[in-house]
Amino acid sequence: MSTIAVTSSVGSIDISVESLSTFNPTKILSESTSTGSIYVLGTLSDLPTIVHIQKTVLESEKVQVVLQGLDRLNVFLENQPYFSSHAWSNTEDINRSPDYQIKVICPATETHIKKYSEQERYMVKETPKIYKNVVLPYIEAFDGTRLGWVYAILEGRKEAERVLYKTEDDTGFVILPDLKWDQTSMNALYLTVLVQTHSIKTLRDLTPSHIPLLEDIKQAVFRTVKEKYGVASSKLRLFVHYQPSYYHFHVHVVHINAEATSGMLVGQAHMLDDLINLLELSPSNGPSLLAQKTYTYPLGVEHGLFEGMKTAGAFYRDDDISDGAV
Ligand code: G7M
Repeated sequence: MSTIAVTSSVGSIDISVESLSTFNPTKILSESTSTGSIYVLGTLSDLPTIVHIQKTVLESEKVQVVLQGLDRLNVFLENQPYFSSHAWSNTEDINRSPDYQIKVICPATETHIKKYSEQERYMVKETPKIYKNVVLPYIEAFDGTRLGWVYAILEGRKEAERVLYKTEDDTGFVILPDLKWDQTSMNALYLTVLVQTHSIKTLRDLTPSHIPLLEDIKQAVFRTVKEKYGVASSKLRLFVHYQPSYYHFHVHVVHINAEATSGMLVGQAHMLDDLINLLELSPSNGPSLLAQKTYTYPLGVEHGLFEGMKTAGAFYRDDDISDGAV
């Protein structure tokens, strides 16, 4: 058993299994929603003390050891090929919080493998012309089976028990926890709103006629989150991705304390309120400002649009993009 003795003006302080077990927490100073680490203020032997606990990073070669050592699994999301679960390596104490959150994609396609692979990314400028010539044909040729999970939710075949709100009519939307959120920490709150209509592929398809739908989404999200989780609307970030991974219109709802992931970065995330405002400023006839706009965002070399964008000259400086990277 290791003990570290530190001499200070208050005398010798022992850090040991025994002394740490007497730590009396009084206040959480900060939490990280991405690493799960936490800073806690409390007392140790009546002295003010800050404890920072962070689980050590899993070494890649230990993956099999971890999976083989699991004692219990609670699969809380099943929407094949996507599964999310909590896992315990030791269930002697059944009230213990899970040791892991394990997500599984099975069967994984080549597209999934590319999506999750680390890759070089480059800034691209997508003008309406490039959208028409490169992006629209890509969206139209998009493999419809990739939207299977969306339709399964909308039709009530999957994740029905997780749905938080569903409009009565089939012109509305469904609100439910995102695949990424296990509904434990409110600071990590992450919901998805899926619209019923199949006609809006991306934010470029939005027109002023969609303003009531977007406003309804906002109000329903605020009400639902307040009722269900006690989180105020002023704590929520509502945004839309461009490019999204799935070409069926959906809105991301994330707690403002959640640590930014790449999907929340400028370029990819567009605030829902800004979209509504641009629609309000759009002409009532003809293409909306969202359709007329040029969008600037990062694109990975493994993305299905990469080659087409390169050929169309959409990158900031094509000569920066080495052939080796492509
Ligand atoms: O905007 P973009 O297309 O990148 O985001 C799609 C969002 O849908 C992400 O936040 C995903 O985590 C979420 N998501 C993806 N899948 C496959 C599922 C699923 O099967 N169930 C739920 N609830 N959310 C999902």
